[in-house]
Amino acid sequence: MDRIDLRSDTVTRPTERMRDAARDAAVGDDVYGEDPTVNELERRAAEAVGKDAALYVPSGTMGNQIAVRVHTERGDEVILDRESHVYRWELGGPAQLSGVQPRPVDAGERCVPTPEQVREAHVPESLHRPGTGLLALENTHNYRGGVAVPPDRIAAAAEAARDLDVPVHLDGARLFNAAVALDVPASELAAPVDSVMFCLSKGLGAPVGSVLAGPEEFVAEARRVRKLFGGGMRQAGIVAAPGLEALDSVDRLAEDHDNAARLADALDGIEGVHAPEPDTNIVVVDTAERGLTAEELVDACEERGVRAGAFDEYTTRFCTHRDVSRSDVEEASERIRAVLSE
Ligand code: TLP
Repeated sequence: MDRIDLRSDTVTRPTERMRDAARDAAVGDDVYGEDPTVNELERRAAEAVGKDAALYVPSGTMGNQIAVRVHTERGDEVILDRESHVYRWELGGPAQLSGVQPRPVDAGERCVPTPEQVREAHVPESLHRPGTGLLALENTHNYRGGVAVPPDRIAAAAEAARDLDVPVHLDGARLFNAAVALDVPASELAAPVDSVMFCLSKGLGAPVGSVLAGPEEFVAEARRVRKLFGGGMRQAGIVAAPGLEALDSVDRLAEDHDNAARLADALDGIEGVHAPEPDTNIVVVDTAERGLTAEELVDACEERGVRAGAFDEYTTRFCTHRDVSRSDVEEASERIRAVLSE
């Protein structure tokens, strides 16, 4: 029985074209800024998200954490959604790496705080209070089910922050999924924010790397912090070259979204199972009503050759990606349905 891996869109293997590109890549020492392939990737990535400059970084986590460090001063507060990746899944990076204090707000189904929430959470600097140094947003929103957050919501939150002189960072690990789902350019989604991170290694299928983009001055400082965090790489063109290939494959994300919608449709409505129709490639399945924990579901799926991830006690994530076809997803639906009808 073939195993169908729906744990994450990070599990894709590089295509033959990516492997060829890696082998043939022109390289140099990127810490000296001399790797032509990395330079080309940074130029194209900046253009794709409509920013002046970009920096190739080893991971999305590092991109986000560099952004937090560059935007803030030690002791600042950072406003973010309580279910955001930066807050939930980056090992307390803002506190550990930048000495800042997160101020989580519950953005609910909107996925980004309302302007009122931003104003309420904002802390003016005083003798007793540190001041707010950053607003961090996320699009698509992973935990809340791959939600593609529309540009007006991002813009409203960012405008409220700007009025308070607070910079805005966007965790766009899956920004291109949002762009494809909403049928708007990624640059439009990133226009209201100061900096944006997106991953080449998720739905776009590259083996390694993410990009942090923003104004020239921001990226120059980000380059120093990348070195500080141990992310200065040498002949990085070898891993950046597949990233260039990945940038050409944005449109195919629509297939992943379609597959995810089919999977959700097959599971939603099974007794005690909720799987709302996703905007993008993340299907979140809630089994609280039938008392089936996510770990039990993940284990049972694993036994039937489908891999998934436990998000919370009763929430399981299934993620579609380039390495699972329509028929794989149909087969996975059958296997998961079999688990759920036991
Ligand atoms: N998320 C991973 C896990 O950590 C949950 C995944 O499989 O989805 N921002 C968002 C919104 C993310 O989903 C992720 C990865 C990151 C940042 C971090 O990217 P990496 O894994 O490259 O450090």
